[in-house]
Amino acid sequence: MILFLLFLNFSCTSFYNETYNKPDLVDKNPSMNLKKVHKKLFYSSKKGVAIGHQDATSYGVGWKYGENKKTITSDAEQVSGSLPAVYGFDIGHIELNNEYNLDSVSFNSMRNLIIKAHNQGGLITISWHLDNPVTAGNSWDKTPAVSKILKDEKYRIKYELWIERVAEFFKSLKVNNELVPIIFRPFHEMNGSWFWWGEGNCSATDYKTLWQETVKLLRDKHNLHNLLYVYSPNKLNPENDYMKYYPGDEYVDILGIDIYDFNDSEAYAKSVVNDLNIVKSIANKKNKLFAFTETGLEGVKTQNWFTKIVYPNIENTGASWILFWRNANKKHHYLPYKGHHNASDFKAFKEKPKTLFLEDLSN
Ligand code: BMA
Repeated sequence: MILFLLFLNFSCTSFYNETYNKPDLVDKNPSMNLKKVHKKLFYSSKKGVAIGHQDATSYGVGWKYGENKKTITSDAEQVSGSLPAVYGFDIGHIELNNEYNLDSVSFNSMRNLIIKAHNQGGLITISWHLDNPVTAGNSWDKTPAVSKILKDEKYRIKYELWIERVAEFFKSLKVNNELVPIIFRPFHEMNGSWFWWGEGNCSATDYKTLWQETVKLLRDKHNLHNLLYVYSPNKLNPENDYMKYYPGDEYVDILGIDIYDFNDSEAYAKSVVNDLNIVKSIANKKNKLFAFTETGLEGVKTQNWFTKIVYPNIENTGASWILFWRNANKKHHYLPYKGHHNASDFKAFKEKPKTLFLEDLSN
């Protein structure tokens, strides 16, 4: 009997399944706001999936924040009537001390929009398409650089300066003297071979070391206690091991996965089901949250893609959020905009019981 009770007790301690226990975060001294965000993600994932959009408020198809007196605040709101719950931003080129990120969003605008979204109850997730430190090429320049950062002093110094610039930006995201909590998702899609930190361009050991060093620099050297760290490989091919590049439980707060629909909704749906299942079961064992960290179908061509393809495959997963990629222009966009043939489908997606938008989060 005692054994049975003990077993019962153990099987119930997974905070992921049951009630919210004190989480074991990467940061042992997390800010109050960071704890709140983690808790919010836990409870909202019981109700549904928080809907996110990359650069939701920075620009959309035919408009840009701060320009031409445009009144549009986000394509998501234009077509659905509600702002997203999750706001994706990318700090690529902060490392160069540039005024604008790689997608021409000024860091000043980004700061304003992050603070605004946070004040409205939204969640902020940040990725980092940083340049290649060895060649000064972009993220897609595959010249090996990770081992250089780790072993060559010249590049180590450069990387530490880059992290200092990231830290300065994070420290500038302040509301009432408290830093805005950030869900940080660096070095994503490492199991693909397109980035310099990806498969074939660095070893798994070096990848993990770079991740761990990055956490230590931000948390211990720069004293940032407002960050949750997300590990997000790309879609798994059957032979892929989700854990191949995993930097360790002490360095990761949330498990993620990026999956795109390349005009084959059947293959996409299959991957979503398969991969989210894998991520969920690993997250469950580790008492960690998990999320669908990037997705989309460029141009959203397939009719009713949100309600017919995405929704049925995510509604009961327990994923904390899903992030649709950015709306750059009429060709490169991942949410409908006003007048788009899938605008009403996205509105119908918003009305579904398990999709959480900003208004649902603040409730
Ligand atoms: C990619 C594309 C690029 C963009 C990059 C970083 O997926 O959208 O155009 O520069 O993300 O946002």
